[in-house]
Amino acid sequence: MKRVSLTQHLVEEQRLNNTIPAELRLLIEVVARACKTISHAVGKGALGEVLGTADTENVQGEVQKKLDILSNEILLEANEWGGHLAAMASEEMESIHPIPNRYPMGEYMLLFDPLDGSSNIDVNVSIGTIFSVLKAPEGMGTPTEQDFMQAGSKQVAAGYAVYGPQTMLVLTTGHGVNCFTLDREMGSWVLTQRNMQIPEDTQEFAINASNTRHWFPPVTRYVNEMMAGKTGPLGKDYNMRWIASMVADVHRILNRGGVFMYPADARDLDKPGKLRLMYEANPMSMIVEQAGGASTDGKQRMLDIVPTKLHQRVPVFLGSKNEVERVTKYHQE
Ligand code: AHM
Ligand code: MG
Repeated sequence: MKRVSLTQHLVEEQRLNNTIPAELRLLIEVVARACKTISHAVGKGALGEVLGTADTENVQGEVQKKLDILSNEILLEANEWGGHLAAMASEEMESIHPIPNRYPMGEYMLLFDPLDGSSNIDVNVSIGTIFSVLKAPEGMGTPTEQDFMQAGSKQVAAGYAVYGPQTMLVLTTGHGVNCFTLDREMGSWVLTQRNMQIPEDTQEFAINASNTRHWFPPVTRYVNEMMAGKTGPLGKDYNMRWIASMVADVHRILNRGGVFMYPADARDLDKPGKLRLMYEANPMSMIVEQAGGASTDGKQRMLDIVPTKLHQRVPVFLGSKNEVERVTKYHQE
């Protein structure tokens, strides 16, 4: 098999298909390099003294793990000086991070969840980095939070790295989804799956079922119907898979279909779900749509939502198209 590296793939996309501007290519390469560094730290585990909890909380009041903070720093440092960015925003930081004056300012804005799946960090279960790229608004001065308030459909690239038995990078620039595997000996990303496609139908679902008693009726109805199996209204048996790392759950769905749900529930009406629109839902929704799947907040297409807050939360329903459409329909009825 001829090996195609990430660099080669991006150069070819830029040169032959004109789908990736040079600056964006640089940006993606820098993010991918940072993910390599994070992968290395994750892989060391206790030997690198990176496991465990830090003495800090993030803006959402969640206790931070040492690796959350380290991954955030790796991404910030890697992306600050290249000249391709105007600002960054992270799930782990309260406000945006403009590029310091000593560096040139570029035309893109980068958002990330540096290490998703925090509860799995210390137990050697797959975790990942999720990122999203927006364009800075025309004529933007000093970047503000308002400049980030763009619908997910405006993303020019999105991706994630999953740190599992293999480290992989899944990437879209709006022209399909490709997957690269990290060759750990060579230190390079190698293209291993082109044009990933999510099957329209599935018999697999992912939801944190410990919240069943808090769900709203459309979710209860849908899950009950799936649990009823062959003799129920959906006429087939379903299997349940829940890793509690969104990256790993989405990666499974990209490879063999499925539906992933993190609904809003009755616990806290001011907090619609757990996942964040700009760092988790939007980038994953772009990837899923580019692979032929669907993603909604239960009522509308995820990528059409115009954010009002940087750390806004949303309910998430994504994956195999026909299943996402079904559960969305139940919400609309
Ligand atoms: P995190 O960004 O703090 O790691 O939270 C996001 C993660 C997702 O990866 C996962 O789907 C979800 O939290 C699981 O949460 P819970 O176990 O609380 O239901
Ligand atoms: Mg997260």
